[in-house]
Amino acid sequence: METLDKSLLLNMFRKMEEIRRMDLKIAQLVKKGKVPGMTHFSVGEEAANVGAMMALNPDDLITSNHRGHGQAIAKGINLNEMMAEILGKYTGTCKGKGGSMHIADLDAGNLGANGIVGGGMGIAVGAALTQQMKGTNKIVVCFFGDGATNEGAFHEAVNMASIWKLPVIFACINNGYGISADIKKMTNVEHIYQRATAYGIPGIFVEDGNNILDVYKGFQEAVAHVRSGKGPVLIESVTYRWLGHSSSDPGKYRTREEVEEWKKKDPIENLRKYLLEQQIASAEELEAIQAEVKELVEESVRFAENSPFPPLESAFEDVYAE
Ligand SMILES: Cc1ncc(C[n+]2csc(CCOP(=O)(O)OP(=O)(O)O)c2C)c(N)n1
Ligand SMILES: [Mg+2]
Repeated sequence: METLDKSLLLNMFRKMEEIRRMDLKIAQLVKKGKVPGMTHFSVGEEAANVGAMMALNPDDLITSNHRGHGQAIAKGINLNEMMAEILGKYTGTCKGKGGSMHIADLDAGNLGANGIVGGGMGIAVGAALTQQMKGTNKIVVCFFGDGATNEGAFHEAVNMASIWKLPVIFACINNGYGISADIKKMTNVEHIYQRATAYGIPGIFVEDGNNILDVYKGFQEAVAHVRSGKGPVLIESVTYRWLGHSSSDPGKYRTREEVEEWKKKDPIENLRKYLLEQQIASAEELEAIQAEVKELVEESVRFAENSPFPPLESAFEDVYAE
């Protein structure tokens, strides 16, 4: 495979580090009781998120699901405003009214995370129709999990996007489970990408969704197809979530050995090894990035903790159309 530009590769490393460090920090804050509502972490799924986003143009659009931290960061959210949102503060991207599961960041093209499984499907198709009608040449990427592909909304959305040739990529992050339900017991097709056949659209399989270069390549192919006006693509990246489904999960449905096996396939470590082996970056360069990210995350916590909660008078702001 041709070597990618160094700055792109280092940016991939940085973004994956940001996701890992932000989420591990948020997990600590959850334990301290500082995070209202439910929280879902992207740890382990960094490559599936960042590899996808790096194949897009900055003004392309995304929708995401309840596990949206990784996508928000990969799409370029300001970490201070993200942390403030998660802590319910007025300086957050949604002025503290969305929280972890409803982070939207319109400036970065993130149309929003969604607590309803499959809830982003219709929004993505609508946004893609807008791009087609306005002739913007922007595309929309709809991120969802394996579990969401058994929701009615998935089938309706993919079908409509197919018949209207809408510029949307349906991006399934297959982490093997929908809460405690093993995807192998929930569907009789071997791979989710094969469902594309039912709608007459291409399906792309990224078998190793922990290899960011494979994810990037798969998405480049998907982007080329969709941006050329040929209609949607369904792409599946196979990965794993290291932490529980949400901030409350006893984890009885999978073995410790299974989790440990997947931790050996760490997406960040994979890229780190590649960069060192190919002599693209030195250990010091990568350590410097890690140190910078660590400081950014600490700064985001300071910013969020020093920010006010939304004032009472703001309760009805941004709720009704003016
Ligand atoms: C319509 C709907 N049904 C059920 C739920 C409860 N629920 C939240 S997350 C989830 C599992 C989703 O699994 P998947 O799509 O694979 O995403 P993952 O959590 O694995 O990233 C379920 C059933 C919900 N939020 N919305
Ligand atoms: Mg899942």
